[in-house]
Amino acid sequence: QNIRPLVLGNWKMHGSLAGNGQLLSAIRSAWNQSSGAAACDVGVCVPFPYLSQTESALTDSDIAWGAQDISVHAQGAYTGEVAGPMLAEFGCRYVLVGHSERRAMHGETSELVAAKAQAALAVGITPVVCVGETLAERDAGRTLDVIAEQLAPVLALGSQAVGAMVLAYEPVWAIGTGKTASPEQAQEVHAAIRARLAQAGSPGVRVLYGGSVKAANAASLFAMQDIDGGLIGGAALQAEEFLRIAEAGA
Ligand code: G2H
Repeated sequence: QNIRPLVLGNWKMHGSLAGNGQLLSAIRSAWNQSSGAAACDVGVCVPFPYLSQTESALTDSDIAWGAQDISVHAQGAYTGEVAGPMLAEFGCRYVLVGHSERRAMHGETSELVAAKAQAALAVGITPVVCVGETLAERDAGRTLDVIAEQLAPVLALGSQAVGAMVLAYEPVWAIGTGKTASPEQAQEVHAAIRARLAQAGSPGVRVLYGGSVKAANAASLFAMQDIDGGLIGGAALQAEEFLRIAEAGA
């Protein structure tokens, strides 16, 4: 099965108007001149205040954009939340849901993550559902059980919903630590995720790997059978590094 790869930047809580302007214009012009755009989708998920700037900088380019969170509610008295219809107004194509930083620091459960994925789909935005185990869970031999538990409420949304998503496997112990899962370690989990997706009727869903991906390790990760691109944190903040990762996806 031929699955088109996706390389998606996750800027996390980084950026400034001046810095973003340089970064966006550098990646836009380089990627538009690259032949890679024919073979790989690329996007950036930016902090909410920069969506307008990102939309202006990337309109009519080969680079998509999105947000890093979404409310389960479409509107209402939810101070501090950002609703799907608002993200849609800024042309977001993607939204991250269930990133481990939100699960750990904001108490997001897998049920809430599934509800956020559904809220994204309701406004035509592709949710990028992140799953991953901690080091303690891996050491206890629970990796595949944890992933299955995190996926269960998402897969329960049904094959039509799941078919419109992207998944991302991000081992928590590899996030921002400089430690990357080996291609074989990542592939083992990706294969398990693919098997669950196939059972759920959506074998063609893209499954990205995330966790300290850099230009130096991207090609070997992306070469694995069930790794369909990457979710890139720190390395997405440097134009040249991010572009080399995108080229590795192509
Ligand atoms: C994992 C990843 C991007 P980094 O969080 O989502 O970040 O590449 O910095 O490990």
